Amino acid sequence: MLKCGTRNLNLNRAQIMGILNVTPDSFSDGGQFAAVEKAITQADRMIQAGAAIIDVGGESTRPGAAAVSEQQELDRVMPVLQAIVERFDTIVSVDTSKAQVMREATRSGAGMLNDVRALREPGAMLAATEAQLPVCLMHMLGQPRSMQKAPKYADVVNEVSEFLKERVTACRSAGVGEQQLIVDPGFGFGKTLSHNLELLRNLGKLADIAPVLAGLSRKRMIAGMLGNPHTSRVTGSVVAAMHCVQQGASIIRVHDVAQTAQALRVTNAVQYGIDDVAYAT
Ligand code: 7PM
Repeated sequence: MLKCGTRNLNLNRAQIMGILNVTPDSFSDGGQFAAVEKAITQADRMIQAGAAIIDVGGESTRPGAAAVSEQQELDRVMPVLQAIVERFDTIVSVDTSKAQVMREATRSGAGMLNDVRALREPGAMLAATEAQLPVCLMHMLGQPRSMQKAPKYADVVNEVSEFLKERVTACRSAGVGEQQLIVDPGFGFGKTLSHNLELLRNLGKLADIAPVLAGLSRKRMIAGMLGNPHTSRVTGSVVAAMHCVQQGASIIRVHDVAQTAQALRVTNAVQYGIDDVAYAT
């Protein structure tokens, strides 16, 4: 069990984290009220479909994206976080690198912190220590603006693994409970398709460090494997997510919760047998 504020997350089975983006595009029509309403509807749909965690993010970390100010991020994230915590009994994780966003999110009932910069921004380590929430530490080479410009590694699996170990050690020294840490190779964050594939093939090695979170949903690497940038990435994403689960991933971060939940049921049935399906014969 992973203690996520007032809620617990069962890590004996892989769990689904549903992605809820609150970046400017979701605010474009109808202003903030409409944006919050839309976010609630989407969160409800993902929870019904089987998401154990809803990941709310107000900073676009897409390759090439511009930085977002603290106030902008708070304006986007906080109303949605508060609305979800108020209405649903789910764990809400907040995708942020900023100390002040971590603090205010913790105060408003967030159950997990998800930081693509692995607590390297000023004050973030302290804010996470005070929050006493699980933290996902992700590997990223460089910064979003430039990370996809010819990323290079001598040994990508080893370098990502060493980075994550270093961050886990730094967190432990700062007082973040060891059991509260989650590690993530950061698929697509300063990695070519072959780097991503090598990490995917060796994901099991990271599970020795801490529980693993994997996010490949609809990413360019999926289109790269399919050989077509315009085709739907849903099926490819589901297959990749199941590969992560078979390699021991604890949390899979996805857009398409219903499809992933179906695949996960089949994967779990194959691995553990059917114990809780009413109509199984
Ligand atoms: C555009 C392109 C927008 C890519 C957003 C993205 C991860 C994450 C993201 C991940 C963790 C996305 C990414 N990816 N947090 N945040 N791990 N822990 O595809 O892989 O959602 S942003």
